Amino acid sequence: MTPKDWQGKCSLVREHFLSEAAKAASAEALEAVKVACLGRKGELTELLKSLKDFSLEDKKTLGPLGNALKQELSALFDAREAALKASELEAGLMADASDVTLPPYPFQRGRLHPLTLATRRIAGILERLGFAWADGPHVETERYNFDALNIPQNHPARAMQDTFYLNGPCRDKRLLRTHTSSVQIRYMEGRKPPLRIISPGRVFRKDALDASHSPVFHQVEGLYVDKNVSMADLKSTLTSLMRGLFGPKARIRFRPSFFPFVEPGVEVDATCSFCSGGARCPVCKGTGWLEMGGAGMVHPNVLKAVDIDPEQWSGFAFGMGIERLAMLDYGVNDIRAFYENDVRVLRQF
Ligand code: 2NL
Repeated sequence: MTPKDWQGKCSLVREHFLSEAAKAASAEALEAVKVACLGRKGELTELLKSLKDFSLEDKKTLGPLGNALKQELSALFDAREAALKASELEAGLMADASDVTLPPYPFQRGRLHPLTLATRRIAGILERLGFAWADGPHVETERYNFDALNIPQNHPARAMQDTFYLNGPCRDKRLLRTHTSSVQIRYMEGRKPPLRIISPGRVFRKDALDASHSPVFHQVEGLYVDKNVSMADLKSTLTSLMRGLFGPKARIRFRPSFFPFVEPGVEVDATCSFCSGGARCPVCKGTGWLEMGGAGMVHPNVLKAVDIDPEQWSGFAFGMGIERLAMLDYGVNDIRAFYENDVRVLRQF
């Protein structure tokens, strides 16, 4: 082989591996090309080995040429390998990357229970009239639930058939409160009038569960004690409440009634907001009136029981059921819908 032939071979090797390196589509394929060129039996390696057969003179010119070619191809392979690895990494990242343009699933937000909504509506109106929200325990003693409310020892409400009594090691009998008046007794005890509070909350009575009764239900009571509080104050307060609930045209009426803790006592009706006086209204049964609760002037014995002088102070009180209002408001015809927590029902509020 003449030096010219050797140089020619170098050119061919160069052309061949430049094109092979460019064609290699993966780092793995490139590695094979590299081995075929620069490996122990690689084409360029063999070519460099064959230099030993040339004269010293020729080696001096051909040696640097061969080494320069080896450097050039090594550098080319390294650059090509880096480029292939980078694009393989990018392809891998793209394959399991999140699509940030994909619209998210909508959040399933929670919502307030219809009884919470109804309670807040009633409380919101009364709070704007100056009533403060008062809370108290569900488990009560007979003093707060009955005695201080002028409910006689032999009253049927105290009977085992009507009230849930608790068995326990307490000195005083415990029971589940049958109304939230107990909260108002606690509030009056140890305070001096003027007092203006509402007591919304859960109450318990031994009633069988049906479409309109539940042994657990909710009520809001209100209490106002001050100098010269009268039935007129009661009527204006309840008129404001009903107008807030049913609209500015609502009116109320009082029918005489009896509760041991008030004197006089009344039942409160509001004009039916569903029938506008029509005779065949299914909500008020054509009467034009809806029963909204009871009320009256606080009995002097109740004031005495919490050490408020009935000669100096007077007060009104009222109570209304929250389920009944919520059923009217939301068109629910079975009280049990409020306690079953069927999300298909709850989602509608
Ligand atoms: C009803 C009737 C009523 C009261 C509740 C009351 C509370 C105190 C003193 C006097 Cl601390 N009275 N509350 C008065 C009359 C009626 O509720 O039908 N409730 C659903």
